[in-house]
Amino acid sequence: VEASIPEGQRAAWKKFSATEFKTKDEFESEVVKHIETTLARSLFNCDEAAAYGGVALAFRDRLVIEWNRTQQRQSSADPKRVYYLSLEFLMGRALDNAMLNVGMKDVAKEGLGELGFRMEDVISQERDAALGNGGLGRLAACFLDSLATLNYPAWGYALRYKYGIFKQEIVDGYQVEVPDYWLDFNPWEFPRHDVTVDVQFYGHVRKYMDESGKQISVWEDGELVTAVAYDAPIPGFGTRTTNNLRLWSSKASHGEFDFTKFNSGEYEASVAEQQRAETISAVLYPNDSLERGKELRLKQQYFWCAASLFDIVRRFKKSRKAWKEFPNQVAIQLNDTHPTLAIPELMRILLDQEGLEWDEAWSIVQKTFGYTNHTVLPEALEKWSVPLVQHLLPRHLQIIYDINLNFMHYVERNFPKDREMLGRVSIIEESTPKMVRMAYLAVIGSHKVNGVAELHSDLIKTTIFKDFVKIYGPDKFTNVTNGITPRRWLHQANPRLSELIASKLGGYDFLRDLTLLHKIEAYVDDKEFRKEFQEIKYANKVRLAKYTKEAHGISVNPSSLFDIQVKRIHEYKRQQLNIFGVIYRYLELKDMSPEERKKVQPRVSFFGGKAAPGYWMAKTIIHLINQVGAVVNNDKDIGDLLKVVFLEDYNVSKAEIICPASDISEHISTAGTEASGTSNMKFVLNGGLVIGTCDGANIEITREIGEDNIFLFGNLSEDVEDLRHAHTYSGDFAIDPKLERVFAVIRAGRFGDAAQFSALVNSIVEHGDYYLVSDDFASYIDTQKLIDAAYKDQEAWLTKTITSVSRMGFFSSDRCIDEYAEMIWNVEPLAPPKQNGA
Ligand code: OAK
Repeated sequence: VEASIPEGQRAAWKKFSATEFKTKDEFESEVVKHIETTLARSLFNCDEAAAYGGVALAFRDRLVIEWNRTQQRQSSADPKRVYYLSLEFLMGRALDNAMLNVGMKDVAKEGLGELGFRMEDVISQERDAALGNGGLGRLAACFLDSLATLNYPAWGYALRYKYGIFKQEIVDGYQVEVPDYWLDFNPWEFPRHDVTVDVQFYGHVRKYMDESGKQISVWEDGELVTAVAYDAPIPGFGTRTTNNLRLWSSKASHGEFDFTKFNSGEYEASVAEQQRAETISAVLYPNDSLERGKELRLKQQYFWCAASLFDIVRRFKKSRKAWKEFPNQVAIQLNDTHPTLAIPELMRILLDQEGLEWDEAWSIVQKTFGYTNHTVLPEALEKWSVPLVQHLLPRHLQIIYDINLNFMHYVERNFPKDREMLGRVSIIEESTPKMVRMAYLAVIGSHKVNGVAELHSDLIKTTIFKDFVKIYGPDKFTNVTNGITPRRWLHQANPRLSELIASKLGGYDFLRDLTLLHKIEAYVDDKEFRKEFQEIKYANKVRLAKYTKEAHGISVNPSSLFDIQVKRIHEYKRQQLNIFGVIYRYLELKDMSPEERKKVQPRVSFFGGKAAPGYWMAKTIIHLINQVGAVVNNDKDIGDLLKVVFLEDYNVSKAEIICPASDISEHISTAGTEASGTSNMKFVLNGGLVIGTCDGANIEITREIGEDNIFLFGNLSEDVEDLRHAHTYSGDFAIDPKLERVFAVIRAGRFGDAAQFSALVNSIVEHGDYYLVSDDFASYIDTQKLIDAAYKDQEAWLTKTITSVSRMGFFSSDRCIDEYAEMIWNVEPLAPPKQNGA
């Protein structure tokens, strides 16, 4: 329903239309007003949390004004829009980002001071919006930032989880999961109780012929759950464009409770349905790169896809364009396979509700969708059992079978000689039970499929999607190397470095065009610049050291080499290789005489990251790290020469403190397993170097910054398969002797009860060392020695870091988004009109 104000009354509206605060006084007045009225607090009852609330609401008002204008502008211009469907958006905090984009942080800082608060304290009151697990979710958040910054008309769609990724506590060295209830005060979301969609589950399909002899399918007798929209503004940097992130929350379709049941005295039953409905959007599944096939997860996926597509179609229909125009108005990007049900759902809408013929509908669907693959790990490839899909989504299963049937005919016609091909590429895996292979459905239903770094995009073409390259030709497959937003990961995380760069480049344009960074290479020999650059790194290390002391009670010397590995804990990421290396270093230190020890480069090994709650091996790795820390950190022989720190509850806001503080960061996955990695980019952009394998984006980082500025080691991806084969079949697989020494001390109980670590050691010694820890160990240790030596030459080290920063321009997520826009979405920016002073 259109509800615009009649012409005659618009003058009054315009006269009183909301305005933005412009001065320090106006800012203070807004903050006090919000604290006193919106939050109902007073001068005598205002803590930092309330101050945060006041500041957030003051900035929110400004964001909302631009947000409304952007939406209005997009509605009337009605350009092609991008819809980014991602089950995860790992946003982190919003206030600092809002201040940066609105551009009034200095004013606010001064104003806050007058009101008695410090900006840093207020900013850190905000809870992270942690609606994601790791790389995939954080990438989606960076993409939203870039889409808005580049003025693309774009929407993100996800679920409004009541609980985000769990909080991690370490108790006696073990990970304990604590629920993350983050919504008690969230000023950034706007409930849209008028924007709802009823989503159907279960039931059955009735087929009949209409008068014209056409087959009609009706999906009936299901259960309805209502999706309610919650919107969050996504401001761009240096532009007034403010896009929308829409999160769906589930509730029972009949309202609070079932009145019939309530009135007949069945009180519990009347609320039970409500609770069951709310369960759908209750919690983010905490698995990273692992699928567990749970019914509730499938329900989440469909609930979100159905609500989002209904919304997208509703918006399209407002323009009253013909259906064939749909792909010219709508680009939908599938962030991994989690939203793949959007493909049969759009087919269902077009066939069953809009009455299109199959071929026309299918052509629209294929032109609309693009699919991004984020992993080749087999355990992460989604498959849903056919009986489960049949039960939950009977009509979708029919459509999937029909899509498959058409596809099988096509393959049969084109590859009549390859009899095995059909079985290999079928969407339906002929197992017991049969399974729907979601990645195949995503490939078949999309016009482009992309990987997230060059090696990864090559690998998907030669491994999991090899046959599909034969079927569709190589052009359907492409690469878009990942990137990160320099607003959060340089300017916000490292304001002093950003300021130093700006002082040399004559302003902050590099935050919108990161390739401008190349100009700081001219200052690599500039004494003053070098000194300031080095001081900034030191100050960032002091900040992390202070945090480490406050949070963990561990004192670390900021002059030590800071070696950091923060990411989800996973065997393929090989935190075990790192901690075994630390143990080896410890043993070597113990062997040394006091004289020899004096020559050693002191080092702190930081680890951080969450293990999926059911992933026992990952939890064992965390435990080992903490046990090693307990021994090493309390060994009088060792002192500052080696410290081991496990940073609890790694998340986006902690990453903002951690990434600027590294000398070396570790990106040491078994070659061919890490699709891209994005923290590697964050660390280098902030003046740290990398120790890494030839994997994911490490390869392109090397190409950009130069081989002399990165420490690569280990076997190459093309050799991994042969090595694995040899471990199992050659009979003479021997553990590296240095690693064997490490295992000997673990077995001897040096880090506590050896039995606790036997599965970890045995995965290497007895079960084929799938991740090649032993094969890469010697080369890892040698490379760490090179790093110690290189670090001693502080001047040469500094040159490497400055050079690297200046060459990181390629890794901005703005570059990625422009590539997606051009190669995959075919969308253009919609720039806001110029305004005085903006
Ligand atoms: C999570 C769940 C299922 C499949 C993949 C993931 C995931 O997080 N993948 C990660 O995506 C990042 C963004 O593209 C990459 O940088 C990581 O290498 C990849 O592991």
